[in-house]
Amino acid sequence: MSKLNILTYPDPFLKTKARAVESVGEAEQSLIEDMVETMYGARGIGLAATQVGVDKRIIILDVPEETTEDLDTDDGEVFEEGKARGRSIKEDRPSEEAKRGGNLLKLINPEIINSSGSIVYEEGCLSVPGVNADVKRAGEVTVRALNQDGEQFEIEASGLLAVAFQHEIDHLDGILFIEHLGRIKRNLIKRRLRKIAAEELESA
Ligand code: QAP
Ligand code: CO
Repeated sequence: MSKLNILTYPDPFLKTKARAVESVGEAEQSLIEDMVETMYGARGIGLAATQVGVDKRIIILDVPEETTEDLDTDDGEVFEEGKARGRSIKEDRPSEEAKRGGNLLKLINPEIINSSGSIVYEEGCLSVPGVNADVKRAGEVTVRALNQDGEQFEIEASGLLAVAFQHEIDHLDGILFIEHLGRIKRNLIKRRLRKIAAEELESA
């Protein structure tokens, strides 16, 4: 296993539309292992192959469990248990150690085959370090993908996991979360990030 370099904006490779994996072999297994080490090493909850400079449709996620205490939402809608859309609460979280690894998902050629509803979530990205902004996305998605053995499976998600699937699949299409922001906010963030990147080049 080895840790990979995570590309950051404005690296042009992040705009690559990744290619479908034709067959899941040793190269893919090894890449996935390295991506897992890289994501945990960077304290991320999701990572796409594009972010480590690899042109393959592979994503991994380890999204912490959301609290499901407040199943009763304000507007009187009650969600099924285990599908709660309740916001995750910042206090009283499990330790970093305890929550890692338990929910690790690895998806090859992931596709959103159904989506509904909407959710606004404050997103961040290992390729856009230090930036957080609200993004509106579908609130529920069904994703079809291949597992590490090349077998097809489907998974339904809502809340943070649904956000994470959409965010990571966007990476495979060369799209960063900041592209979902309004023009003024997006340009402000891009200018700031390009300035930081230029300064880092100068001092290197
Ligand atoms: C994508 O994001 C995501 O700025 C994964 O300084 C985001 O792992 C899925 C990170 C929101 C669902 C909701 C960002 C770490 C990690 C930073 C991440 C930073 C350090 C972001
Ligand atoms: Co990202």
